[in-house]
Amino acid sequence: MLETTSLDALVVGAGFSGIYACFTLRKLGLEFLCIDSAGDVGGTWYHNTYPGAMSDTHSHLYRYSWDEEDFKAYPWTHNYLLQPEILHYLRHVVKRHELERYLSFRTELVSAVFNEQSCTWKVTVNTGRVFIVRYLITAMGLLSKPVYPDIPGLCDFRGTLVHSSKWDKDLDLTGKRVALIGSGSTGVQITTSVASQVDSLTCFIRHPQYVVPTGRREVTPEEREMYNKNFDAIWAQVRGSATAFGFEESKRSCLSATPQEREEVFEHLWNSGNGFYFMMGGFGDITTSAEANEVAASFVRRKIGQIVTDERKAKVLTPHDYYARRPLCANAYYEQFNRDTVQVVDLKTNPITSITGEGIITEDRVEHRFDVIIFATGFDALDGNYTGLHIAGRDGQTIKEHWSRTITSFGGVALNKFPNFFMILGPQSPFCNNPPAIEAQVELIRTLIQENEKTMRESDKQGSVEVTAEAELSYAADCEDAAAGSLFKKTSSWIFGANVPGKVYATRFYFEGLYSFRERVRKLIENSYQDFVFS
Ligand code: NA7
Repeated sequence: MLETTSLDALVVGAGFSGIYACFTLRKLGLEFLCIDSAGDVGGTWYHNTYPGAMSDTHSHLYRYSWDEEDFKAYPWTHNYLLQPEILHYLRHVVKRHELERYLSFRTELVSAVFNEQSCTWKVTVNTGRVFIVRYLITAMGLLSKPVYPDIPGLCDFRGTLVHSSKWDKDLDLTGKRVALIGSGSTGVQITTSVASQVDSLTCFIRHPQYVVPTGRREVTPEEREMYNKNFDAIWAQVRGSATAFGFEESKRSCLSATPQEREEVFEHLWNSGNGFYFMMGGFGDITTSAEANEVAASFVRRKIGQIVTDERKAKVLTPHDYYARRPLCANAYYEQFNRDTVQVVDLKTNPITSITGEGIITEDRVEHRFDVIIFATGFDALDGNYTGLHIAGRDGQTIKEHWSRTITSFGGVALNKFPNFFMILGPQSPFCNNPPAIEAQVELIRTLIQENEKTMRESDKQGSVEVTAEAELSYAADCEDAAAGSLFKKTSSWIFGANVPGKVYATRFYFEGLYSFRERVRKLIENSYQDFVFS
């Protein structure tokens, strides 16, 4: 006999999103549980323990804004947080707010089916337990399902094979011959962290990216005092901006600036550090005008040429496509390639043909021998977290079916035919610093639940809240429109699903920014939730 538990709500995932959802549901007085397949809280920051893992948002903004007292008291030493510090912070929040008793670890959602008669979700988990809940909230992160490349001979390798997001904490790379496949955010962080420690590091690069410095440094006591003093103004600025990275996005046109002005601006941005700041802090047309984009791109190319002394390596590391993927930054990335022990292989001209017991063979028939192969090959992002699960809404329609032709959602939060079901950081969430986006989405979910509870009390009947098909399609069309004018759309990346063979090519983010997203939510509430049906 399966153990069945009835609750008001179930939260799936105990990372940044799930923790805030728990805090919010408790405030609403609901009975709920939060499950996570992991052994502890942290989500992304629980799983991604690879060397060098860090957030590229400044420390004072990579946290919650809803606990002012904690913001002012909780210590941080540098202007960026490393993975262990973020994990420590999340554990601290859970403890401080006594949320432990709502958490159930090593518990994985297997299926969720909506019952139209009772307006409840029947959720089955891997431990055999069944939950009957009125609200199902998924907080499964943007990037949880790893992508492994399909290379012949993968299983033959006799050394250690590891994906960055499934890092083995006992793996010591000291003195090892290491292969690194992938040069996205993860690949560049691993490079800067391990290059000085290994016997050799060989980076297999298919698409080199534009990587600017982070500008990581200690936070002075004066700065810290300034953050505390200006708490309200700092968060108001973040919520009023597009990227929520703590700077004012520039509206200045790069094309209207003189060559000398452009140079000065980019030099300042480079020296300040931060990928989003470099892309959007100096000029407003880098991601929309091909000509402006080329000015920024050629600046970074020149930097690569100046830093990397070996011309062959510099050539492999130099990107030539648009500077229009998620902007990257890392600590002294290009400098690592001046070490004799750090090599590059250009996969565009010399692809990998197979993996053997000893290492990697490339098309030129060279066998590169390794002790460890690291896959920093990314994720089946956003919808990828959902399509492998059996989540069925009204009429038995599954999420996989819902997204079989294209990707749509309302606010990255709600789907038509999926009543009382809410995602946090689902597809078409705002493209910005995640904690403030999570807060905006959880606050939207809170008001929808409150409104639904009110409607139920008034009618004295079980009820549900569901976004209309029109509202979902209209929001998704806005996402497409916003992306259409952007060079991001013309550049292949996981943001559009291009990194997974067979995945639907569609816009998976809301590029209008956090401010615009919050305005939509405000108007929705002001207009009595006209995009939702309470029935
Ligand atoms: P990304 O950004 O998706 O990067 C994955 C990297 O792996 C990228 O360089 C890919 O090259 C490369 N890749 C993927 N498959 C292969 C194969 N088969 N052969 C060679 N190279 C391959 O993932 P990250 O983990 O770095 O970052 C994800 C996000 O996490 C990041 O944007 C931040 O938001 C945090 P490609 O470019 O496809 O040629």
